[in-house]
Amino acid sequence: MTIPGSLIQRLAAAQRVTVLTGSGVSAESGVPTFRDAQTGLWAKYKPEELATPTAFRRNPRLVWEWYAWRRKIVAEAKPNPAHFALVELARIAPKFHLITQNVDGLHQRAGSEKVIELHGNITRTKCFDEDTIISKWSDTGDVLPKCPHCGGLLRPDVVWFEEPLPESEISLAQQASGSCDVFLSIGTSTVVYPAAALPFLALKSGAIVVEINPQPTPLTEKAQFVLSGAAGAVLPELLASLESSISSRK
Ligand code: BV8
Repeated sequence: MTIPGSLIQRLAAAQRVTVLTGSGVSAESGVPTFRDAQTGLWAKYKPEELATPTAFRRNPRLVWEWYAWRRKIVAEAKPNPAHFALVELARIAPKFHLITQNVDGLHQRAGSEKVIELHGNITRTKCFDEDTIISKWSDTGDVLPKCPHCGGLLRPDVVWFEEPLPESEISLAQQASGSCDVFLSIGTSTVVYPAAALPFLALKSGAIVVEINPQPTPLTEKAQFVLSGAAGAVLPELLASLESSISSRK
């Protein structure tokens, strides 16, 4: 894919770059996206029916096993060229913010720092009742581990539907989206709020918005640049064009 020269110019001149990623950025690492047909055992459930406190109260074992299955996939996954390209972009942009909806921690494993995790992280576990992070618990062999402090059930440290996002993360994300020169929305279906509002906030505040996604989304017709392709292919190409444009100016 050829990256438009006008986009490279905008990026090279940008002082503040903000990126929002969704599960599409981890697709090439082998982590299923959120709304792809759930493979295997989970084909018959909709993620929205598993990723809620109601689902957990109703059937904690099912929800816990769904997350154990996803945690195993994430543990075996490796960051892909899309993740590494964003580490590179952070080195180039004078001011850079990386906001992710993903819970897989692959940005951090690729070397990204100060990642704004809007929806938590599947590798962390917390007590359902006390909301405190629990790093170790006695393995009684029971599928459902218990909190060592209060005996309550443990759950993944992720934000479920109907749960509020962490205040500090969402306000930092809104601030970074409302005050950037270029906003890149990568690998997200742009349907889950309040994260999905961020690209539109960037648009409203005058940023140039770039969408990278093989499929159209509610953002596509409003973005100034739409790169319809896989993040693992498009982002390295974008960075290569950006770096050659910057070095040709030196
Ligand atoms: C809340 C963690 C309020 C769990 C997730 C308006 C305002 C506020 C809320 C709402 C609202 N309208 C509706 C709501 C409620 C709800 C919501 O948005 N529902 C949707 C379904 C309509 N929002 C909430 O409940 C949020 N909470 O607002 O609370 C509140 C306030 C005070 C007090 C109480 C309550 C909480 C939302 C967070 C839910 N948790 N994840 C877990 O992971 O198990 S969301 C989940 O969806 C994931 O985090 C995922 O990242 C996120 C978004 O999905 P995507 O990342 O976009 O993934 P998806 O599969 O959809 O799309 C993948 C895309 O990648 C596709 O476009 C595909 O084409 C593309 N792609 C594929 N391959 C590639 C690629 N792109 C590039 N390269 C590739 N190779």
